[in-house]
Amino acid sequence: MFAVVVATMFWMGCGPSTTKADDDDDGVIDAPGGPDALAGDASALDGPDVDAATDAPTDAHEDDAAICADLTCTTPVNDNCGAVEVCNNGTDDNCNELVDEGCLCQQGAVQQCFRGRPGRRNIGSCVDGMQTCTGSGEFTEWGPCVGGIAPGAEACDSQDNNCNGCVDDDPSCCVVELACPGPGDLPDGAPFQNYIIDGTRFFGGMVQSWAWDVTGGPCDQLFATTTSPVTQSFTLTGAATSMLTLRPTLSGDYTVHVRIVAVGGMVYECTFIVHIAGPGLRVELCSDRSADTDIDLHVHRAANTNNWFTGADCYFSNCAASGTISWGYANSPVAECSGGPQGTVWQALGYCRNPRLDIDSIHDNGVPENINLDNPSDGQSFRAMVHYWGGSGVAHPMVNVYCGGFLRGSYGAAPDVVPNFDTPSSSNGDIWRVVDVTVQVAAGVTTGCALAPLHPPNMTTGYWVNNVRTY
Ligand SMILES: [Ca+2]
Ligand SMILES: [Ca+2]
Ligand SMILES: [Ca+2]
Ligand SMILES: [Ca+2]
Repeated sequence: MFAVVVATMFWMGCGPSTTKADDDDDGVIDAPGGPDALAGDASALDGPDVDAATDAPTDAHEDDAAICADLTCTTPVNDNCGAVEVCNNGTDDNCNELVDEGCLCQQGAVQQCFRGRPGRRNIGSCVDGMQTCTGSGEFTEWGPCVGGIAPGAEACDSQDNNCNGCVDDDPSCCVVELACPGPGDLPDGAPFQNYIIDGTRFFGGMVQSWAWDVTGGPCDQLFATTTSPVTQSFTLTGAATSMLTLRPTLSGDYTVHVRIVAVGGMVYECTFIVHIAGPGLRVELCSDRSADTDIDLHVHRAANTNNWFTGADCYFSNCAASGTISWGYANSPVAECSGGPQGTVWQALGYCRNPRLDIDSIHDNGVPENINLDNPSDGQSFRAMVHYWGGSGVAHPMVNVYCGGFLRGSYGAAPDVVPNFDTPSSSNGDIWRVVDVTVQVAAGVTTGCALAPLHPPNMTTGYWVNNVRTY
């Protein structure tokens, strides 16, 4: 299945009106004030818009430099800075550039957050990032707010970059030739499905070069420093062409950036978020080690405390496409898993089992393991575990939990790496019990989850690592 993205063109705003500057109406947006290189175009330079009916909207300011200089935001949003920080709302209420500082949180919890003035949150091109609670016990705090789109300098791109409520409110934006996508313009994608972005939807002029880059989530950021050459969980095809194909294997937010150099050298840039979402519960494992280490992800059945490595445990031996696990959940349509690494096996079966493991990553740093349960029931609680099967040396697993398509918890990430996870064995290797995830489901759709990070018995801090196979 292919998700083909169509970016919506936005020509609106309370600031200036904008123009596509297709002054010769040849169907192609012209380079700014420069020569139109299209064959058959009689005009050497773009003149005034003589056929407003075919341009949407008309560029009322184009010929009036005095008016252009007055392109300001007449009704900017209020910043709403307050005197005190309100805890755990993901907002920098007191405008000191720290979000929820001094607030207690639950280790590993992930919340959406905004790196800007409170009043600008969810305005214009601004999109929340995320922050992870670090520390342990009574000494927790929210880590830095990363990702998302924060207020920036206003650019002439059909977006409200400074999130003041006005699009392209800058004197230089008389003629706007770039239509970057903003929040809500692009559909969500899904893991293991191609996500195609057509840059000609953003810029219609003559282009000299395209350069796309993508920043992924926590596992990709880990791989950026632990793999050489750098391996990422997603692939990009056509990164030097007008059409990018992003193929993600993980859920989460991807920050997409494109740099367009037009003929004549003018540079145009868009940065936006693509959200990749899988249904239900998804647990992913990545690690800073490979070479010879083999670390496996396990997810335990709800309402059952049988030992690990039994039928109550979804893991490599029973939960991949060739497995026989049976927890009573309905199968999912084959499209949910046919794009994955075991896609041909699932296609032969004709369905995707629930739960399922996408791949048994053995010695492959840069290849995460995912366990999916598309259709849990409301209130069910599942336990995530990581087992050190084989290899040698200390390893640092990271586990991320997605519920209803959003990252809700991240465990083992620096600086809270897992200690003492260093004993490999297929029979009594180290076991890290990570977290109990209680899902919230409404009308069959997973909407969230409550997370209870696990500690050694009778303790309120620390990671629970031992080599006993009890629940
Ligand atoms: Ca603050
Ligand atoms: Ca706050
Ligand atoms: Ca603005
Ligand atoms: Ca803008």
